[in-house]
Amino acid sequence: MKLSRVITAVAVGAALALGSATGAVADSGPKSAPRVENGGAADAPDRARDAKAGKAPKIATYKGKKMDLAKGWGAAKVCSEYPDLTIKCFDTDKQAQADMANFAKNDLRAMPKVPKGRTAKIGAKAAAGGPAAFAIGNGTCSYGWVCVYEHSNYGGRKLQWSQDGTKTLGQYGFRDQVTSSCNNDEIGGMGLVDYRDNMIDPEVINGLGGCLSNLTNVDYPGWGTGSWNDRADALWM
Ligand SMILES: [Ca+2]
Ligand SMILES: [Ca+2]
Repeated sequence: MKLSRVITAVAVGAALALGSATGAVADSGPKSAPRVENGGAADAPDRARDAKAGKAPKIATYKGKKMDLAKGWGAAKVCSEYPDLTIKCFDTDKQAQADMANFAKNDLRAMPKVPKGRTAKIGAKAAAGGPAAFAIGNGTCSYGWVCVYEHSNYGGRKLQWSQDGTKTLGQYGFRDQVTSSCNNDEIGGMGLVDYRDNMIDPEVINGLGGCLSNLTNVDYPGWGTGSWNDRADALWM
């Protein structure tokens, strides 16, 4: 991690407590278009940086067909980037988990052995009783993976990675959409980054083995700047 990065340190425990205290607080909602946080000309930094970082499209397989995630997910709800960097999308998390198990038969990195002190699955199903679209229940994040979600409490579309690196969310069709996240990677922290011009890119840290259940409750740096909801443009892990 670069020392120059501005860190919004969020203790995992505190974030979890916030989440459970507030329950299923929705973000802009599944029916509205993804919120472009800055809109119009002010959105230029996001777009420019996206274009610079996004050298090759992220092509996923979904129902036997190829799709460029930056152009949309179709009806897919869960997309997984495997240890070999192939990407597959599914209708349900159950299907995604089954495929991970299948992949692990040849490459254990897709489902590493869970060591003592760590949890096989973190996060939880989207809270019951919320709007139906929030209760898709893609929920848990398996050991060895980092997961981001479209809505609070691990609801809505889910995108997950197995390999460390910096992920440009626009390439995956997830820019300015992350509302909750989990870091169940083997080692190391995870950070969500917002691209900003004329200042150091702000970051929020998701500690190892923990989740941020609702980024609407995590303050963005600066006065009157709102929360981290639907703001992240990149992720490092
Ligand atoms: Ca969102
Ligand atoms: Ca952004």
